[in-house]
Amino acid sequence: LKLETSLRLALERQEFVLYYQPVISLTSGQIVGFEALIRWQHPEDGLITPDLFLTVAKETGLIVPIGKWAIQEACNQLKRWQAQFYWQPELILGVNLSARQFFQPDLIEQIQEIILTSKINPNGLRLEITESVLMDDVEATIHLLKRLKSLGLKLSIDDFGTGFSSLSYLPRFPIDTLKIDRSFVGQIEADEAGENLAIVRTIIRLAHALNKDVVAEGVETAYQLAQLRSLGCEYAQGYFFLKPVPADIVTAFVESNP
Ligand code: G
Ligand code: G
Ligand code: MN
Ligand code: NA
Repeated sequence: LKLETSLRLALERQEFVLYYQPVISLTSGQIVGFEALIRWQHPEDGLITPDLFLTVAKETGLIVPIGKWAIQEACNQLKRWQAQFYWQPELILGVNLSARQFFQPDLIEQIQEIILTSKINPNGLRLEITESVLMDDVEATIHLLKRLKSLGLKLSIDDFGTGFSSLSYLPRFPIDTLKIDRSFVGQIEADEAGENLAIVRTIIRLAHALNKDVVAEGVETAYQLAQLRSLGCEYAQGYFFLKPVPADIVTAFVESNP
């Protein structure tokens, strides 16, 4: 079977699942949110990660219905968490949005409908968009981002630092959060000249100067965490804390670290 056909069937048969990775506050140590990451629970081959199917999903356009399913599913889960963790009203769930999804003519209507049907408080939803997607057509992008923001949700630039964006546009994007790409974080200790640390420091300062939150991705070691803390980075995610796991596991994790 061609992968494209298999993906179509997988969507029909509801074989996709979302895993969730906690985002930690480096000041309080608390879980302040999650990132939703799609997986394919294949009936014979087991759990399949996105690197094995997202390229084809993007090429064929199947990422549009698959990604829409992911947003709906994430919002249904967010609704449960918003009810369950009522003492943490600021809980934020990040969902990735790829280029094909971002440029759908009815994107706003799709997201609006999902917000309505899931009955979430939209300020707990964060759409994560990569830098390169935003730089494609800056004026159209700013307009679209403003319309998304008017739905009451949050926006982040994902993989920040890898897309060679023109920094002059950054203040005009109605973005809440910069997510430092994990390639910089992962190379903090290996790099003798301190170049990656310098990049991380610069992104943190830039985010703060523009009044945006900053999340470091891919934190794997205590050393990386200590460096990020000393640079004033407020939030982080990575294997050092927890890998992406199913909703029930991450829920138990929050219950045990209230
Ligand atoms: O765990 P990781 O292998 O989960 O994810 C790999 C890539 O897949 C990441 O770059 C991430 O942005 C992307 N991705 C994961 N889940 C989704 C999703 O639900 N929608 C979209 N568009 N991309 C996703
Ligand atoms: O959307 P984005 O490209 O940021 O997706 C995050 C990716 O990073 C996912 O594939 C996720 O599984 C992965 N990831 C999360 N934490 C870590 C980590 O600590 N180390 C590494 N190598 N990958 C991570
Ligand atoms: Mn992401
Ligand atoms: Na990233």
